[in-house]
Amino acid sequence: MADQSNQRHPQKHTLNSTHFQGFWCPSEFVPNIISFQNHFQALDDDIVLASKPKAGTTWLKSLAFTILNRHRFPLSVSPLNTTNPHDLILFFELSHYRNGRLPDFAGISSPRLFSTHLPYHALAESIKQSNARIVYITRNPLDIMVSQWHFVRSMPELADWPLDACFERFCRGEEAFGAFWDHVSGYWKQSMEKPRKVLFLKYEEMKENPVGEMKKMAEFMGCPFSVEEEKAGAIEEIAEFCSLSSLKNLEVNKNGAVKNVDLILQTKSFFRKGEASDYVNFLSPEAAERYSKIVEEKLKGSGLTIKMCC
Ligand code: PAP
Repeated sequence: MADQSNQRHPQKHTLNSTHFQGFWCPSEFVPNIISFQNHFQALDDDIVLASKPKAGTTWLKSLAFTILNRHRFPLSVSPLNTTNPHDLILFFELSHYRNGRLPDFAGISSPRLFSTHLPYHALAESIKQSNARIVYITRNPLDIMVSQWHFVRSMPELADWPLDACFERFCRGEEAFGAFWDHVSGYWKQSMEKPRKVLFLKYEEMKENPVGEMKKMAEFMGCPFSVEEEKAGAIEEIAEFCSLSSLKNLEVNKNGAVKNVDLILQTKSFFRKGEASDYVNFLSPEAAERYSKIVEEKLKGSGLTIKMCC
């Protein structure tokens, strides 16, 4: 159950964050989240893509959209060729419910695809109570941290944000949308208890075995690949189409900004290196060890293992 007390007395933080319903979140999103929680009515065939920022959201959106719509849009005419993934599948809290809007979902074709960075406990109750499905992706949190640091520094007013400050924030679990260990455990628990409700994916496994993970996604979303598609290499084609190098080189992802948000977010800032364990180039072994010990301790007993230090 969400902690309603924090709704009335939110605590302020640096980078304009507010402590709200048990997690830190950018202050401007608080009213949007409340509106989403109060108004969103899930349908049984809805699919919600959930992630912590920088855990693989953009990739997951591209894959889910392409897999789900593959019979409607051959790759050559996919809207992804001309639209950033964040403008194709909108976040509840950043886009649909931004700025006091009450969205009209009438025009969205079924099954509807949504996305969110919110922790499981903060989702609208109708998502939890309906047959709506959730695809969650996580990633080595040391890479999430480094990716986030690069992303934040791409905004001119935060270009000086020191890596140390970002690191200490993660160690305290004060990063946006909740501590890594809380975020991941919320969805992990649901995926264990209700495997048809929540599919739990890992970025690194997606990189190692894209075909196997995409098959899992397609089955979970109710649109499994046929034997003929498999034989014809359709899965590999989609994997290539949604790869970092393909998406990064599209004009729409090289220039311009995401449209459906009130922030100025350059489309190119969502595509950097996309490598596993890039953290080694930025964090000392001691720092990495210190953070991984905190995460291990927090996840103890959950049954979830996250490979961190390499
Ligand atoms: P978001 O939550 O703000 O949308 P998100 O997409 O989760 O961000 O994370 C961006 C990371 O995913 C970047 O990682 P990096 O900083 O370590 O490089 C980005 O490069 C990576 N990424 C984006 N698109 C893809 C893709 N198609 N395949 C693999 N990784 C990707």
